Amino acid sequence: MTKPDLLMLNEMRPFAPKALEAAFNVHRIWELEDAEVVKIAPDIRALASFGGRVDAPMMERFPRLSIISISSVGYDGIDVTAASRMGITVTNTPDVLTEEVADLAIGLLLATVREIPQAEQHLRSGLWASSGPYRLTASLQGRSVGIVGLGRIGKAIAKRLEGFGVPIAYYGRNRQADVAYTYHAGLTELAEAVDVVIAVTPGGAGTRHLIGADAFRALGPNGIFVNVARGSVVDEAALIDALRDGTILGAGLDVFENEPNVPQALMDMKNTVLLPHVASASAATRDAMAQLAVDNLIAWAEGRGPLTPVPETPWPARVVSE
Ligand code: 8YV
Repeated sequence: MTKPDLLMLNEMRPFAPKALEAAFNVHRIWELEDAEVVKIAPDIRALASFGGRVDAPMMERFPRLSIISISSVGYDGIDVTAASRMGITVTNTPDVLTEEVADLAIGLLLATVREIPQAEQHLRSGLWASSGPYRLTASLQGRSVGIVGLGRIGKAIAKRLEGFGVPIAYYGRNRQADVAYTYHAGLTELAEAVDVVIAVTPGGAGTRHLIGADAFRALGPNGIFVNVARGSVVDEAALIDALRDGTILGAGLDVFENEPNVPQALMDMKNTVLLPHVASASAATRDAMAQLAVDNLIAWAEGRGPLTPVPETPWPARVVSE
């Protein structure tokens, strides 16, 4: 039987292409001239990508495209409306990164509140020996924490926070029946009620600039903002203003509006802890994500249907007319 053709849009963990070769003719877009991509386009049935963007014009280049497998839980870079219209199934990698991202979120929260990187810099630069101890910091104790987006990762963060003894609240579209944390139906209301806001909601048009000047004003001068979601969920200019003029105390950010470009203003500030989008970036978790991306493709190739299609593009695909 001839193998279906798969186009990789970026590098995967080294074992992944090898595993895919058993079931697919694997092409790597970065090794091809544009004319070569045009030549193979009619045969391509599957795309594999590590997050990134796949828009409608990209999908239209491949008339027989059936599946897009991404190695990421967030799929805001993929035009799932267009995919659904074209009968293409999009798969992501839920669950396998939940605990890793939650761990990092807690690390980033503690680093921000207790100024851990700044204190380390104080030691490394010799200031401890020459000028004395690092300054006293804020504390996590006595705070309450608000989670924006209590999904799988939000719940894993909340579970960890229970161990710190801090009250937990959340904001989302709906109150969740099986959850004991305090629900706030409005984001500003949540920000008003807590001292820490952690954003962990999906990106995309529906949450663009969800958190802006009003939320920061409500969070107040003792407030800490942590973002492990997407840069797009925050109005970055409003965040910079809020950090600069003391509207909030500090921010820990793993994601930015225009990655990998981080505004110089954020880098110049002493009350920020900035990470290069590493929440899921351990070797073990990235392996698990790549494995699930591979498993989705192999299950599709074997006619079993992909394992984790996103809700907007259920399997089997149904072409929805406009
Ligand atoms: C990825 C992530 O690093 O899974 C996600 O949604 O944010 C990260 O784990 C990122 O999506 C890759 O672009």
